[in-house]
Amino acid sequence: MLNKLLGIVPDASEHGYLVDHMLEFCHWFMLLLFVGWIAYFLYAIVRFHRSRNPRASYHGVTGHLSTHLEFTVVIVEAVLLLGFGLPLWGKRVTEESFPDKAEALRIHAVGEQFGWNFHYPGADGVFGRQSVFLVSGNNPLGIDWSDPAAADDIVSKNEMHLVNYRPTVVEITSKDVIHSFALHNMRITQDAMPGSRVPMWFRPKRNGTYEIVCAQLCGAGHFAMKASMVVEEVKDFDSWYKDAMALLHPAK
Ligand SMILES: [Cu+2]
Repeated sequence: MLNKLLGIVPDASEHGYLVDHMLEFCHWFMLLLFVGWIAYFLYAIVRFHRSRNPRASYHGVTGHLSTHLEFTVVIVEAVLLLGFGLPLWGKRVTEESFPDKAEALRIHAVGEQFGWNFHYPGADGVFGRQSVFLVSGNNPLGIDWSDPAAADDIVSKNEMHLVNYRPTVVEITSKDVIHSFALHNMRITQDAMPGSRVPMWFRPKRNGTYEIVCAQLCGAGHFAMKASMVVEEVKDFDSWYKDAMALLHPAK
């Protein structure tokens, strides 16, 4: 309920509800702390007003209520972090949690000022060779199209297509500065860093078109660094892929 009030976008991933539950709980907890602190603040203003206390007390608080309260907050926060936050994160990043390579749809996402490139390996599951010397205006990822592994590859600009319910592994990097690949609807985000390719995975559960944004201030065009993510059925995905192939490999 608080999540909705604060404008969270619809959840479209299998694990998303776990993130939402935790967010919801955090928001309620923060609201409770906020109200508590404000109430205490107002109480202190009245209770310790100069007119009521002409002389300072050199002993201060003698009870232990404040210590107990502080400890309760610390314990709740520790439970949130160690009991919920870390295990959730672990399920996204540990090697054992990743889906089977053959089963998953694998994509390379490459950020640049200011857009996202998506490289798909095609039916062979092998990404074509890349070389920095081949990078050009119409080959933003420098793919060596003469490499046999690249024969069924495609590169899509600012449009990532996914198959509904197929586990998806996106490996993220950047060509220039640090960007951040944020899929709010999938409840997952990963920084895009030049020089390293970091994998993340999720399973989409709802067809639709969603927004991909850059979550790291990366330059003057950062605000416009958006792409779209289309979750669709296999047949729609295949026909999109075929069209993209026809554009990139006109001979075939
Ligand atoms: Cu960016």
